[in-house]
Order: sequence, then C-alpha cells, then structure tokens
Amino acid sequence: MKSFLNVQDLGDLRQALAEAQEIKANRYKYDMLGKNKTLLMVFFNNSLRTRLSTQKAAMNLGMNVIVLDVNAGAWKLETERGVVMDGDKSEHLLEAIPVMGSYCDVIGIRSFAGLTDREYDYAETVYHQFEQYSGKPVFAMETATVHPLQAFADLITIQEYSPLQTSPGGGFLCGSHSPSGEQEGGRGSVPKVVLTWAPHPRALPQAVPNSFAQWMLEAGRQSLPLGGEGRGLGIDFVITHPEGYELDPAFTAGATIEYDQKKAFEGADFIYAKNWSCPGVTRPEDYGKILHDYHEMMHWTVDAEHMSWTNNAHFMHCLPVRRGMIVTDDVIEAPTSLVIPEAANREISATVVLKRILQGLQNAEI
Ligand code: AN0
Ligand code: CP
Repeated sequence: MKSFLNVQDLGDLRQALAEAQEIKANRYKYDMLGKNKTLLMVFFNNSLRTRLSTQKAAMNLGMNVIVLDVNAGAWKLETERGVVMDGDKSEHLLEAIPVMGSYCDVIGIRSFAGLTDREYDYAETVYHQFEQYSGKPVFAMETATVHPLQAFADLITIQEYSPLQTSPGGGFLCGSHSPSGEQEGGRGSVPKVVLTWAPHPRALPQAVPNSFAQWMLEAGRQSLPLGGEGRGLGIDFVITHPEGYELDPAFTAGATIEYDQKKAFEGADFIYAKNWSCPGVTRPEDYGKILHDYHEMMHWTVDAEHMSWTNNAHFMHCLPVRRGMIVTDDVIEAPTSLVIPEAANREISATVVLKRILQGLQNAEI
C-alpha cells in the first residue's frame, strides 16, 4: 500500500478486520517489520489521539519515529502555488516535501480543511502534493476531507460491540431499513448505526463524518461475515442533521438521510455523534460556515432523553468532544459509551495500516 486515504485503499475489509484482531491478540507480532525504517508524522493541526496512537503503532512495528509540528518550530509553510511569498510564510511546501521525504521511509499527514475554498479542500491538494513530491508512501492522519484511521477504528469497534444477528438473507445489509421491515421491539435484524450532527461553537471540518459514512457504506457493500460462522453484520445506516448540513454524496450515496433526529434515533444500536460545518453541497455559498447560532441548536445535543429513543444504543464519538455541546456528561459516562475503547482501537487501526505500508516497501525491495 502506497497511499491510505479512502476505504478502498484497504481493499477487502474482511481481511483488514482479521488483521486488526491478529494485531489485537499480539500487537508486537510484526516488531521486526519496521526495523531501520523511519516514520515521519507531519502535523499542521493539533492532535492527542492520532499523535500518540500512530507513534505507538509505529513502535509496535519496530520503526523509528520523527514528529514535526509545522506550526511549532518549523518554518511557516506556503501551500498554494503561484503566490508571491512576501508574507509570514518562509518556505514553500513544494521544497519542504521532498526534503522531508529524504529523511524518512513513510509519511503521515494531518492537514485539516481550510474551510474557505471548497474546491481546494475537496481536491485534497496538500495530501496529493505529499503523494507526488515526497517519493514515499503517505497516509492520512485526517486530511481536508477524510479521517480513515478513525473510521477504521470505528469499524473495528462496531464489529466488537455489534449485536451481530443473522440477517434474514444471511447477507450484510446496508442502506435503509431491513428488507423484511422487521423491527421487533425496536431491534431490527441488523444493527442500526446512526450518524448524528450535534452543536459546536466553532466551525469544524467534515472529514470525520465523511469517512465514517464512506466506511459504513463500504462495509455494507462488502457483505462482511463478521462475528463468526454463519453470522452476518448488517448495517442500517442513517444520517441525521439539520437542513443545510448535507454531506458530499461522494461519501454518503446509499445512506438514509433523516432530518427528524428522533425518528433517526428510534431503534438505533449505535449513535455516532459529530459536529461538522456546512459542507457546501446544498448551500455552496455557506461552505465551512456554522449555519445557526449554536444556542438555537442545543436540542441536537445527545442527552439521556435522546438515548431513550434508541435500542439502548452505544454512544460513539471520535474525540475530542465538548461535553454539554455534543453530548451530556451522563451519556458519555454511561456503561454504553464506547468512546474509550474506540480511541484505544486507533492504535490497532494504525498498526494494521503501517504494517500494510511496510509490507509494500518490503515487497518493493525484494
Ligand atoms: C477535529 C475535527 O472535527 O475534524 C478533529 C477530530 C478528530 N476536531 C476539532 O477540531 C475539535
Ligand atoms: N480522534 C482524533 O483523531 O483525535 P486527535 O485529534 O486528538 O488526534
């Protein structure tokens, strides 16, 4: 694997989840694979989990690790071409990238959306420049539009905590409700996973919800026999948000969009909360903006009443989370909350991805 941005880069998810469980059983199994190989992690934005879990993953594989915080000690980097650099940026990314590439074997990139130029963000301009000019395999640690290490960890977590019931056709279902329409006591034949928008005081990127939708829908398409012999993991995947926050269909095509949050929550087995700013799909002029004063949107905060509409759902969030905005204390602290095992699985997803990249390098050397 030379690049990790989208779910398709991992190929067969059944295989990827098996590798995740293999790593979970023994996270040092491949501790020689990364010997004398150096990972460079480049951060244009803050991080706690990605920084720690990806470094830990690299150490599990025997790699050396260098971390560069671009905004804390490096020269300020210009990312756009064609500008006269007479401002505060001392170096251009197009020189910095090949230089960084000369000191390492693999590069991880965190570079959030600027949220001002949709075309620039959705073209993944910065990530593709690293791909093109570093000469090394690269992977996303949340780029402008995606956060695949998070979505992979979320999929691992859902697999681990799924009610895992065989779907009527024995298959892996996705999209709207199960074909037979069964909802016995709120529990359908397949787990219902709901991605819900929640309020936040700052404009946040769409990367996390984009990837979560992309991975859930692909998991559906691949008919994964998760949970053992003869069992299927179906996903009834629903997205709920106020009007105007429609995500890019490149990520969500095939999902059920339900504007009524209560209806969306009914019978849910997993509630995945996240804030995102306007994706500029139905309202291009509002790309990257917060559409309403958050004080008016507090009824979207996931609280105990919201959770009472569900099938005793697990609560998920990628973290960092603002309590009292996205979720209340009691919901995030409840035994059904998965935020800590979800974050712990970031080490597992990163180990699998780095292992794949290192195996690719090894094969290229043979
Ligand atoms: C970032 C985001 O929403 O994309 C990172 C989440 C992993 N969150 C914040 O900036 C608070
Ligand atoms: N979930 C996540 O990526 O967290 P950090 O921003 O702390 O890395």
